[in-house]
Amino acid sequence: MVQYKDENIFFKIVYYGMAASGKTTILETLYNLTKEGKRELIPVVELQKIDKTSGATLYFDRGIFQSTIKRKVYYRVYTVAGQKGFSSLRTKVFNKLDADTDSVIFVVDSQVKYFEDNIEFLLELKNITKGRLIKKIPFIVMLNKVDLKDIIDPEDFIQILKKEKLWYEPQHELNLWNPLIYRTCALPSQEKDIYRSFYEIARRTGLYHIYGDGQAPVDKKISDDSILTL
Ligand SMILES: Nc1nc2c(ncn2[C@@H]2O[C@H](COP(=O)(O)OP(=O)(O)OP(=O)(O)O)[C@@H](O)[C@H]2O)c(=O)[nH]1
Ligand SMILES: [Mg+2]
Repeated sequence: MVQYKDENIFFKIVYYGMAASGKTTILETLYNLTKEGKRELIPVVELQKIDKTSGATLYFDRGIFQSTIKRKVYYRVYTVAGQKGFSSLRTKVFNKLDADTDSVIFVVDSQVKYFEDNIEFLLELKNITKGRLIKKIPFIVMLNKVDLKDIIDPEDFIQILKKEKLWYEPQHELNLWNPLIYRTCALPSQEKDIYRSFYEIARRTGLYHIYGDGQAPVDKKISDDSILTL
């Protein structure tokens, strides 16, 4: 839930997805891409990471970023721990830390062999968000690790979204807010669309807040608005 503190506004955005899909790496890459101060976003603290020696997240990672255009706007960005046994920790990160979550980036490990595991996590996310995805919680998808072989086709993932009622047909007013599907790589050497995807979720988060009062606004002109937020 959006929070206000001393004239500043804080949004909470969560990277959600299965173990080793790349959430922590994505947040690190986002941090490195923005720290020079040449983008619309700049980190205001070091990344906080609570992990195992293996690198797997044990609880969460957190970064805080400020809009360089609208200086009063901040984003608290979390990753969850993707290992299957950590489901209750994921719920806690999603609902409790700082505040309830404003928007979600669902991170898919694109390797075909993990197709079912990714779906399991999508169902878990649906369960936690209780019918609020898209309608109240903007949501986009990253098909990560597209540098690898044998990867999921975006069209196959859209079929899953349709089956799970997370995709609206063109005649539906919420069609504007269907999750964009980004094909990403988080490795620094081959980085692809890490900033762009975050920018889009930040933009949608702001639009839901300003024009929808916390719900998906249904005016086509608004969804085309390119402002970052506020
Ligand atoms: N080839 C490839 N490897 C990646 C990519 N993104 C992350 N990885 C690798 O995948 C492994 C897991 O990455 P993490 O960022 O720790 O994954 P995570 O989703 O945070 O995992 P949990 O914290 O256990 O949920 C690491 O070895 C990363 O280097 C990518 O885009 N391409
Ligand atoms: Mg992690």
